[in-house]
Amino acid sequence: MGSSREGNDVAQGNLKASQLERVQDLVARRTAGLSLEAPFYTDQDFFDADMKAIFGRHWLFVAVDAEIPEPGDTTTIDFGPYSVIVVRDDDEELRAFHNVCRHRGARLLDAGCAEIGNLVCPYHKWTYNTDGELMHAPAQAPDFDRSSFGLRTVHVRSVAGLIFICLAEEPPADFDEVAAVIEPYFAPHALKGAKLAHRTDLVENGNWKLVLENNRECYHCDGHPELIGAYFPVFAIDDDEDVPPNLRTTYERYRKTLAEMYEVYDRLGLPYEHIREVDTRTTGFRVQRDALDGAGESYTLDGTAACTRTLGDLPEKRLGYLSMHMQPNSWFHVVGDHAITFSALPISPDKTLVRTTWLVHPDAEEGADYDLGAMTKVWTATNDQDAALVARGQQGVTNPAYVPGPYAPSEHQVEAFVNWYITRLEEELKR
Ligand code: 3BY
Ligand code: FES
Repeated sequence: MGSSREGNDVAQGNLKASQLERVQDLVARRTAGLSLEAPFYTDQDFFDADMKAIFGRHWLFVAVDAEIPEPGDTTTIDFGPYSVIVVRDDDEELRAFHNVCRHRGARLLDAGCAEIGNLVCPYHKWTYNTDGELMHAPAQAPDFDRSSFGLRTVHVRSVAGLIFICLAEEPPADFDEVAAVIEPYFAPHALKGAKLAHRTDLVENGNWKLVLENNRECYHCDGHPELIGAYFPVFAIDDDEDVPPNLRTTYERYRKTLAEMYEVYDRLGLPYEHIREVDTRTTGFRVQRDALDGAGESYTLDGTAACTRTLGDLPEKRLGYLSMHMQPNSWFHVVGDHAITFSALPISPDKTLVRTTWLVHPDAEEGADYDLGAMTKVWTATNDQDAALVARGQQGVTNPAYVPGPYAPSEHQVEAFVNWYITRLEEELKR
């Protein structure tokens, strides 16, 4: 399940009394069933509160093991005012550090992936090893005690090849339970040893919550022609009783395919129970397996696999999909031949980086075994379409004429996300 390292809490600073009061007032008068008031999406005070209450306290999905497979591989992740270096140390364990030199605070690494021997500060060349220990500080007094100036640590752990960090000194205690539940869903797909086929960074012009809210509903999904081709057009129906007459034939076809999938899942020992604990626990999440329409193998335009190798060498390529949606900042989709991970990283009140990775079997070769264009087309298009919708949302909530509006029944996951978020702010305000 990977390791969890000690974290020494980052000085998050307290919100100013005036900031607290504004957040407190709007949290107190938040109306369930309606979208949030504008300042939650536009205002620096609320962004600061989010950085403290959400991004400073919770486990965040930030990378995949496949991005940093070898000792000395690093990935540096920026969000809000923070920057964290995740490194694979010489024992191949993950470690994470604040990207702040212990001399006079200079940033050590730029955002993105790098290979290092040691971590050398570009300013005055203080040099740290991959365990974060200060090995060398040029021209110091003879009595200088290097051992007091190791890098400040951040909790890090990998769950089935997915890397999470937590800045809090005491991370949410329920993450062990959640990891134990989700690991059996992902483990058969062997993401830990997978190969990174592609990664995109998309800066969306919207608050991080608009990015997440947009991800949590398919009310807008006619805006995703490539993606909805992969799904049965009955995906919004939760209950057999609610099938409208014009969709009954499609619904029967869906149920028949689902029964076939369940037979495959049982045979291969793949867990498929839908688990929805989105707003009922601190580390909220939802995990499910379900059938895909068409060839049902992959997120490609016709649903056929884009890669000849299956993840985990599973003996079937038609597996429908496994998905997970996790609070506060991630979602995941796995099909037989590849996996896609999504991490939302706030930049400012109105900008969010969405990092997407595509993973394939470690021996799969581009061109020979997979067509990268075919593999990435659906979710690249979906991301671009979502970015345009998020920007449109941000423009709207920034307009003084905006007033919160009602969620539709199919937006219950958006409401669950917002409930989770408001509960976290309330907890923060009680501290
Ligand atoms: O990741 C998701 O599951 C949702 C469904 C479709 C829109 N959004 C990308
Ligand atoms: Fe890093 Fe001086 S700030 S060595």
